[in-house]
Amino acid sequence: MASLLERFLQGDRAALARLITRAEYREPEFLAAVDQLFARVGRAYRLGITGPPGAGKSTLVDGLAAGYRRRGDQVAILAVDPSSPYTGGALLGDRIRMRSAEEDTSVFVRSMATRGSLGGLARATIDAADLLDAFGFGRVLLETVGVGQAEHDIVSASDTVLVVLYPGGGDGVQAMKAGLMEIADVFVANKADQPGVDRLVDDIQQMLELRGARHGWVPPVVQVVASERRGIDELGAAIDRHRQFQEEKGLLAERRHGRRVEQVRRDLEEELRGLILEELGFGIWIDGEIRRQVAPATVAREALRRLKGQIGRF
Ligand SMILES: Nc1nc2c(ncn2[C@@H]2O[C@H](COP(=O)(O)OP(=O)(O)O)[C@@H](O)[C@H]2O)c(=O)[nH]1
Ligand SMILES: [Mg+2]
Repeated sequence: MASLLERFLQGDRAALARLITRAEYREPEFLAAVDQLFARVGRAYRLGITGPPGAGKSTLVDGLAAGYRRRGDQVAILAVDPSSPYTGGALLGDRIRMRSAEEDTSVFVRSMATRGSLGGLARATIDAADLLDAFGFGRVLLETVGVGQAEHDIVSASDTVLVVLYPGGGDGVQAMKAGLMEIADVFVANKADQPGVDRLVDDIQQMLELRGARHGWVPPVVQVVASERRGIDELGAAIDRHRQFQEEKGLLAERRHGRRVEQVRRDLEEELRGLILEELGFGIWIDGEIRRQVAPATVAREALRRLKGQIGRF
């Protein structure tokens, strides 16, 4: 019988889904395949879609995915927001599925569990994005709610970040607090059918003036009515402009490089924690020191001293 990797390389989506799970749990079958898989990574364009709950991210992703499918792109969605209505992909897949005997052309949808993945949500999700990339999806869309460090890490690991806001309720201020202004490449003023959208656009633009351009790029603000698929083409064009801008300036390669380095660091952090606290037995030792009333900072310093004694330098 063909191995999981062989079936993956043959374009078997069930094998893809299984390999994503193997990656989540860092199983040997995944680890043995990573070098071969990594050689195929780098062709997909990754979009991160974030913003507060209820902003219309899922509705927007649905619309964007449909647009890309019409252009003939292979599209995959990773939903980190557990409330995303993509369960099983039926909702989205049925609507835009194209009948084809030899090829499964529907949108591939995967929901990432916010609990249970060994070693962190960000690592699991970015690994999943790599697998989708290696599998041959030209567009990978990552939806996350704009809260929490893991979500921030995930969305930052894409090629273009869309921050989706909607009129009312001090949205712009919230976005600024959540650090969304910092990571946005394109702003979506969604629910432009609702009152207050002009005010929202003004607020974003004012904050952008304070923030200034990054590497010469000023994020555009695109008005969209995702529920009616209005403004999706304009948004697609803004994303394309951002991609082109980054490619021309060599920024995309740099961004991807930074992402790889970050991936190694995150992986190391996850593994080191387990190595130090469990495998090397520092967890038990720390517990004992604290019971002896030693100051936490002193315990940490002593732990570090012992650790350094055990490892050499690169
Ligand atoms: N009026 C209006 N409602 C929208 C629009 N886009 C999405 N919605 C609605 O907003 C609600 C939240 O949408 P959803 O996509 O689940 O938001 P998410 O939590 O950001 O993923 C749903 O009831 C959508 O139908 C829009 O452009 N206009
Ligand atoms: Mg959602």
